[in-house]
Amino acid sequence: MFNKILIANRGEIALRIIRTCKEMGIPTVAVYSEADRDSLHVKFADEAVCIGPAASRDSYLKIPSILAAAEITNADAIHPGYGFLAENAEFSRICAEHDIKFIGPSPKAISSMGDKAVAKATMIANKVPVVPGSDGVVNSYEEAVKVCDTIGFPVIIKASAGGGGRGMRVVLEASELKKNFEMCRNEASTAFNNPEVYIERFVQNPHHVEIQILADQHGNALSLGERDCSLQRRHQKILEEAPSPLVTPELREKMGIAATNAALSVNYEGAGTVEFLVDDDLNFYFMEMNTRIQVEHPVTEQITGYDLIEEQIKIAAGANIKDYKVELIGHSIECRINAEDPAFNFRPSAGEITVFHPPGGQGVRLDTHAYSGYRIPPHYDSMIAKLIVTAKTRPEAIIKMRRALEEFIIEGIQTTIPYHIQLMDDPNFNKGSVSTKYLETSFEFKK
Ligand code: MV4
Repeated sequence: MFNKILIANRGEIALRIIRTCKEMGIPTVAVYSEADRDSLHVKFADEAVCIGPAASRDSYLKIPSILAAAEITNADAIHPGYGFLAENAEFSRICAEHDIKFIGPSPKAISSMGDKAVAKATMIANKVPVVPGSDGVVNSYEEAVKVCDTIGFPVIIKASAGGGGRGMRVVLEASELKKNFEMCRNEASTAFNNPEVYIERFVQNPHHVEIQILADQHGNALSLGERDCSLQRRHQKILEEAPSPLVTPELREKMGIAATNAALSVNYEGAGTVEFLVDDDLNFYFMEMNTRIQVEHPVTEQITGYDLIEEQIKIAAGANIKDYKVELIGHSIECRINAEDPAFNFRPSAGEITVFHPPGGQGVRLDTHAYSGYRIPPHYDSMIAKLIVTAKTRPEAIIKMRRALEEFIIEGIQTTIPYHIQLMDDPNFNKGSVSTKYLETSFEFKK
């Protein structure tokens, strides 16, 4: 096992990782920017090293500073959390070169999933279902016309280097293809320094269902079931739940096999998430694989009993998972509490939290780095807490979430708590029949 783990992150996830390390008896090193001096991850870690000014690129994204912090503290492993350097193949490679274990997959696994066209080709070769579309990258308008003639409209053009909703364009009819094809390539070229795009049939009103997997260094891969993340705004997830109200045991079985095959095809190591679109007829299609622990991992922990951070650390240290069994019990929902004002188009609401009263009770979990008197730095993500509830059934989980949200008092800033309370009362959410379009087209927040 590792002697000391450095956490290359901040906020709730840094705290989350420190908690598991403490339970495993592993000493921790926090790194922090000048804006995060008063953060809980700094207080709760065994050691803390300041790695630079507030701007992420000068601190949490600065590989030499993080490596230096690991070397002066003698850390032998680095946990990247999510965001920042978590899916940076170069960082994974540099850690290995310095004999520091990167808690996550190999540089090769990260980069082959980072290029979405390469990832899709790998899935096709391994019989994982994908949306019908171009055979890899489309390099000219003439080629794009040919592809669309076979698959029909509407289509979606996606940047190979995009992902998470970045660099995509929907095209409804042939007359719109030329303009969109060229714009998509130009935008990809500017945003990602890579103009390559590919084309798919556009799936209308899909559900976003993702499978949590674990894979070890010995060629074993395991599915821990799905999460439904259909409730999103501008590609930002708002609420996640497990299991998905849409997924049947048969579909879960099929998607689990597809997801573990996806992981095995790139010799994956650690925790990963394979993201699928599911249509109304329960057809599922591979979208992308996220090679990190995700924000919404707690809902899977709640219904499987596994501590996913502990599993990441054990796998990185060489553990074998072949005898692991997974049983899904109950229903779990996570609401992301952001320092944003839902009454004003979710504009950021920075400043000091004057009062912070957390909810509690049976089946309530709060993952947060916030506290009364905490000043939210304007430099980072607006998520300040994840409220997670677990109950035997989905209707009971919704009732519990509503109760917990009402008990959750945050003063001094605006938050998304009132938005979530309204969502808990929404008939379509209660029926479980909401697609990825729902929040933006059919749900209106009333102040
Ligand atoms: C799609 C799609 C419809 N058809 N691909 C957005 C994020 C990225 N992972 C893939 N995305 C989509 N790909 C085809 N062929 C619709 C989306 C999409 C979406 C997916 C999941 C969650 C929210 C979304 C919001 C808009 C579009």
